[in-house]
Amino acid sequence: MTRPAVLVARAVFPEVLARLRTHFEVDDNPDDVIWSPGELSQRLRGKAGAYVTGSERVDAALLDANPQLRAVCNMAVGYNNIDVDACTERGVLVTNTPDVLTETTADFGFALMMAAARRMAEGEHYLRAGRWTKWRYDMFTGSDVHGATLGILGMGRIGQGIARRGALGFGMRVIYHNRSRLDPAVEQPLGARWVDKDTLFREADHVVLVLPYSPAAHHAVGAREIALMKPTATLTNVARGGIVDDAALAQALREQRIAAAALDVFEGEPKVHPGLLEVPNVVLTPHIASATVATRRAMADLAADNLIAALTGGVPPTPVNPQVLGGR
Ligand code: 8YV
Repeated sequence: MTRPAVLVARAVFPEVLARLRTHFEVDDNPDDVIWSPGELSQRLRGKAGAYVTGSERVDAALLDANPQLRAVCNMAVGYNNIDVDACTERGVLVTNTPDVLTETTADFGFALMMAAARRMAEGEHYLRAGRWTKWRYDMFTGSDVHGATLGILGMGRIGQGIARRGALGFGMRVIYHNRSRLDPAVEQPLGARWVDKDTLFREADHVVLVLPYSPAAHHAVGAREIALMKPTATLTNVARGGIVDDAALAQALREQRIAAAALDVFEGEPKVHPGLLEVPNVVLTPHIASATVATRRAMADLAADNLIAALTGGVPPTPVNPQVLGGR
């Protein structure tokens, strides 16, 4: 029997690639070239499966050009790079990598928020630039994290992980906004209180964004929301670029209308709004919230588990559109 052909669209752990090769004819991308949409579509010709990351766009045009495609396995929990409805309409399974990155990403979100509050990156740049000549009482004074109000927009798995760290580790008061209120059994141990979105921006000392991207979430945080924030507050984004209006944020930071920000994701990344590069009071990291060796390996393995199951008659562990499995 001929083995299914799959495309691994980006560089990945050699061990994971080797495992995929025991099941499939694998076309891969060892040089990690960023293909144009046309090149990606071309490389998918004749392939039954696609192993992709958040950087590859899978849309109706690509699916129509590759009607043989049966599974798209994303090595990411977020899947806004994939038109899931278009996949479902064509019977193409989509999978993602939830859970395995929750705690790692929550660690990083919390660390970024602390770095912004305590001005760590600013202090480091100052020191490296050779500008540290004396101690001064108000040098890089920031705002406390312990005992402060933590405002979480998007209280899913990662949001709850950050809330746990804040409430249980740092004695923070937790408020959150989500489309729906959490079960009181989840809220209670964290002392978490649901508030409307504007109240969250008004009351939080540290706002952390962890909501999934959707067209409705585009610029969910813009000039209006930032204007509601306390001048001493911080804003951290570990969700997706495009949720924050980066131009509006850069202007607010420049005018010190909020104290600081910390961003791991950007509109149009890997490009970064030039205004953000110019202001000192923002911590900038290159989309690495899930980047520990163990977690990236767990994500890669889970994406491979999904692809193997999807194309060999198994049960994919983490489908996004499980309804297409019923139709097979
Ligand atoms: C990934 C992420 O590193 O899982 C996600 O949604 O944003 C990150 O963990 C990135 O998307 C690469 O696939």
